Amino acid sequence: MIALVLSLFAFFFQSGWTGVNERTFIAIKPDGVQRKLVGEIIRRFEKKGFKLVGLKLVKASEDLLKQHYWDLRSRPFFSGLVTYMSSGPVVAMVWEGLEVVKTARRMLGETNPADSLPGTIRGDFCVEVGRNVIHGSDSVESAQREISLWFHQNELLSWEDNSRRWIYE
Ligand code: IDP
Ligand code: MG
Repeated sequence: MIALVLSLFAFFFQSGWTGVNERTFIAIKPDGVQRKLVGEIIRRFEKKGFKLVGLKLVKASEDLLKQHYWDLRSRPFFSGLVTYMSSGPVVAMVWEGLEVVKTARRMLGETNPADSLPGTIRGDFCVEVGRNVIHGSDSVESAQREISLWFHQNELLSWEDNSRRWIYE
């Protein structure tokens, strides 16, 4: 019975976040903030046509970062990654739009900047995998988990985007 209620809840919760309402978690990492890339990165998502629904400057705790990168906990670079990510402010954002998870990953480029094409954020603005300036969720499920980790529900705004009918048919 509890499983049924939970799966129904998951179904309705998720159904609110599909189609043009799909959401992804994007974070400008401490190197991106130090290197003054905040405006440029936000500009790219805005000009693309995605909608900003959450934004804050955060000094992330090691505890939050360990949860965020839990899947990588056994990797040799894990502790260095947590130290790097907690070394300065991070710009945490939630962007919304059709296929935003997949599209944002393409806008970011590959994990290793050396494999990232020019025109992508990592392809244009960084060199090394351990300083790759930006995070983006890798699936709709990860996006949901990461958004609830970094944001309270009341920090996400629903607002009417006046350019919407010029972006969607
Ligand atoms: P992603 O950020 O493209 O999703 P993941 O494999 O999820 O890549 O790795 C998370 C982050 O961990 C990367 O963005 C990068 O900052 C860091 N990372 C991944 N691989 C390495 C590595 O080999 N050395 C150092 N840092 C790494
Ligand atoms: Mg990842």
